[in-house]
Amino acid sequence: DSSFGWTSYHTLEKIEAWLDEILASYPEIVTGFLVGQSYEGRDIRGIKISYKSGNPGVFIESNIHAREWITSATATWFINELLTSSDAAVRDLAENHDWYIVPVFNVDGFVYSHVKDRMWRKSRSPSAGSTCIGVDLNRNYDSHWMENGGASDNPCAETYAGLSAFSEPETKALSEYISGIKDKVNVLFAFHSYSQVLLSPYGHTDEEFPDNYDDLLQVAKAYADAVNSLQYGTTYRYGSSAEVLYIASGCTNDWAYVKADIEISYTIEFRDTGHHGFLLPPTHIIPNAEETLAGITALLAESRELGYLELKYDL
Ligand code: 0X9
Ligand code: ZN
Repeated sequence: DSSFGWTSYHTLEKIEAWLDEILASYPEIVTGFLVGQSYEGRDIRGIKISYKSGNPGVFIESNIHAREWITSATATWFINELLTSSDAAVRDLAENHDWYIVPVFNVDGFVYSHVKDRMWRKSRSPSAGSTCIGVDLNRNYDSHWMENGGASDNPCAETYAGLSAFSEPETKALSEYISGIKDKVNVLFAFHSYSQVLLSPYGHTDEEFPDNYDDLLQVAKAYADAVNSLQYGTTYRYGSSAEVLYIASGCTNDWAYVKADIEISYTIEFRDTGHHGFLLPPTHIIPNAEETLAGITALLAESRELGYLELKYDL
């Protein structure tokens, strides 16, 4: 539905109304799923796009960080493209994978970033003994939680890890949801901004690397090459999260790799490299989304070549 446009950033309410329209328009192909409830009691919604059974699954977690609005704008554009594009490569992408997409994961933080503080990052749960609010949900997953200084134990810090791994209802719910379908999911992307970089496991250490690190680099190179060859002149880098960025523990894509056996598992940091940063003007939504589509198409093609898109379960 083009009335949604992708020329401005939308509120959670508008995004959910658009999801409802998509669900009503494609009842044979799109089904809604409920991940669970946020701290403030909002539904965390996802949609599954499936043209036929027996497709390898791709999971997208988006907008875990509240202020990273480009991620949900890109995720919704991506959903629309999978459903409406007549381009042969996009049809192949849409119809030969099962897509599980959570456009706005950190719903409470997202609403807060719209109504109170545009630069809000964390969730909105309080901490006993502190006036500071919110946990960095991307430090709260049960994967090397709080190791190597990859997060903070200070409730006032932007990278506060929470009281324990999965202390937060949002991460607990998403990890349970993914665990329940993990045999059907071959690939996971966590959408973030900004830096224009693909980050493989691990985040918690730069001294160890995944067993299939060479393959992870090869599929990331396919993504970067595809983006870099577009007309926009955008360049993406790639590598292990801890090497390319900084040490970060308890992140979604590391948990998916380590605990849910999802062997192709990436954090993608979208536009830009810091000029606008988190305040990326909405004129970037469609170019950024087109880059993401080209990148994901190439990454999945390369993953298939390397044998990662075989079915993980018996039909
Ligand atoms: O620090 C983060 O959570 C992410 N960067 S952001 O600027 N969007 O906040 C990067 C997380 C990368 N972690 C792993 N790939 N493990
Ligand atoms: Zn982020």
